[in-house]
Amino acid sequence: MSTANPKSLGNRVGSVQCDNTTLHLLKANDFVAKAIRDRLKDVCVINVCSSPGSGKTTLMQETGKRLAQELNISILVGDPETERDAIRMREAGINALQIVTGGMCHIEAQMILQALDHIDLEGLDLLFIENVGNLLCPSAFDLGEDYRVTLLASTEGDDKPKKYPRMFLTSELMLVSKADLLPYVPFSVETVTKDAHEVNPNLEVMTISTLNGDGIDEWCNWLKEKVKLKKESAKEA
Ligand SMILES: Nc1nc2c(ncn2[C@@H]2O[C@H](COP(=O)(O)OP(=O)(O)OP(=O)(O)O)[C@@H](O)[C@H]2O)c(=O)[nH]1
Ligand SMILES: [Mg+2]
Repeated sequence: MSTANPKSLGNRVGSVQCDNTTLHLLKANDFVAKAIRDRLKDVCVINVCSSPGSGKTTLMQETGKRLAQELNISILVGDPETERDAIRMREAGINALQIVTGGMCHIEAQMILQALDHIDLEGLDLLFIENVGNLLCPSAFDLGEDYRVTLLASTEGDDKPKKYPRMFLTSELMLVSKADLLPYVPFSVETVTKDAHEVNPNLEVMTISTLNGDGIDEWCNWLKEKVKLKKESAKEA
């Protein structure tokens, strides 16, 4: 289990200046995040972040289909409105529960804690949280995850790690998504990797495409390894 990158208050570099009220809110959020970690001791929790439309739900659908035989997976998906993403996941055969944030631009830990009462945790191996599409606000809210994975689509431009550093600073893995479009857009994987590593030298980087399948095996192997590590750490505890 990774503890390298504190998700909320622990790491100030790249964060916005917070007023006292915001700091109190984030402290309360950290408290709830700890309760989630205590409850999900042998479930690997992945917080999937990105701008709107970078391909989070499509990747979750594909991942669920590929790993369904090996892992028991559930998904909590946050959106400001609609159940659309949860419906898409369920159509792909994955257990999914929608969190409608009512216009809020991020998921908070208390939303996850409440949602846990409505999903079957028995035998669960992997819990994905698809965060609200936004590269800014979700970076400050620890959701009790083990790993934060940020997608950056080739169509968004390769300048994002320096513009939104906290998202990349607090992530363990950056997925350059929609890699099938790389030949057609001005996006350099080399540049984005260099910038991302200047923000966070420990960030792992993969390129993926759900359209042509590139990188999906590597991503699924990464997930299986993290699930294994979480189970081992739960046994040792
Ligand atoms: N070319 C290409 N398009 C993709 C890929 N993955 C997803 N898309 C398309 O990108 C659009 C957005 O995908 P979603 O999976 O809904 O994106 P999202 O990040 O879940 O979006 P929000 O939940 O609204 O933030 C859809 O039209 C997908 O078909 C990919 O690998 N390549
Ligand atoms: Mg989505």
